[in-house]
Amino acid sequence: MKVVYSERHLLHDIHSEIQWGSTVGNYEHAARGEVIRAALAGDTRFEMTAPADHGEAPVRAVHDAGLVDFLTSAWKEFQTVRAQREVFPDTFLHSALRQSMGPARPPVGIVDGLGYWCFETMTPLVEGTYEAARSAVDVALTAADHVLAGDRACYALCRPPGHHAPTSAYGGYCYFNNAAIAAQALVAAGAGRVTILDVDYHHGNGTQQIFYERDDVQYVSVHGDPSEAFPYFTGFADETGSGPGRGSTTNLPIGPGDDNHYDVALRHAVDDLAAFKPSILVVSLGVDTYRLDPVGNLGVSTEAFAAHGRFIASLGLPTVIIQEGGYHLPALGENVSTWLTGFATAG
Ligand code: SP5
Ligand code: ZN
Repeated sequence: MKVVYSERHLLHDIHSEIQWGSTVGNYEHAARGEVIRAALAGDTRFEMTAPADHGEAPVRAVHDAGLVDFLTSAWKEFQTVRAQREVFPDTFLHSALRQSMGPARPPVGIVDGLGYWCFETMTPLVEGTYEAARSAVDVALTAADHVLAGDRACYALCRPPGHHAPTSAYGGYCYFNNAAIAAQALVAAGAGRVTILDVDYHHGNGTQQIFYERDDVQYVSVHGDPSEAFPYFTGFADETGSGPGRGSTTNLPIGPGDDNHYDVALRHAVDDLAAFKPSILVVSLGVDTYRLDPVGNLGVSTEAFAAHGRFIASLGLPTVIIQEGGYHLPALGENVSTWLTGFATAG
């Protein structure tokens, strides 16, 4: 299986996040990408390849032009306000702020822009964020290209991740929605109906929003119950799509449990996926479902990740596998390589 990787992820060299008012180390740090690369590079079943530059157009096909423009220059502009290595908003455009007053006017500067485009306090901008986020998009698009060209599956080692980024905002460690951009590119290339199966511990609110009214891209997610898990306000079972997209979103929120508990939800997800009859599959692969993950509370074991990979492979679909979360560094590489090996060796 080809692995698409770019060392440009290292430019997104973030150190901190603000959790409940405390500044702590950022879980989504650069070592994650290197740990995964190291686990795959030493294994002859995987072939490391570089991404091709796909330009800005596929990003703008999914995201608001204002968000793309903002992220292009935000860090540098903020330095004129205050020289600071990592930049966070001080105020958010909460939906109640302008209740009965109509929508906010677009931001005019950098400090209002931060609160306008970002939705939480754990996703800093650093000098290399934009370039790294663009490289992650190229990694995802190149993996999609390999699958379009006939590879059974391809793994995109994306960092920063993407599934929390909706059309017009960034947050949840995500800037551009790598999986959504790849899915949209697959549709544009004539690949047919696409399912995005999101197995990250967190609900992929961004991916869900982008395709919520679409009937050609299905979104299916198994995730920690949003009553207690980030992003808190999306991912409930009664969110099933709207308009033409009614019925093409499936949310399976679950509470803490073990491998068997998780497998019940995953089988349900795969039933809905199969009923949609997609031509191609995009997997948002987060391994923050791991039992020791510092961010999640699900009980998935390393051995179970192999079974998950085999199970998804058994669907027989061309599959683009895109890295999302996973924060327990000592097992991160093994968990990803185990999932991918399960997929690659399925009978
Ligand atoms: C791609 C991805 O996995 N993004 C995750 C974003 C959520 N960030 C962490 C949320 C942590 C909330 N506070 C829990 C404290 C547990 N020690
Ligand atoms: Zn996650």
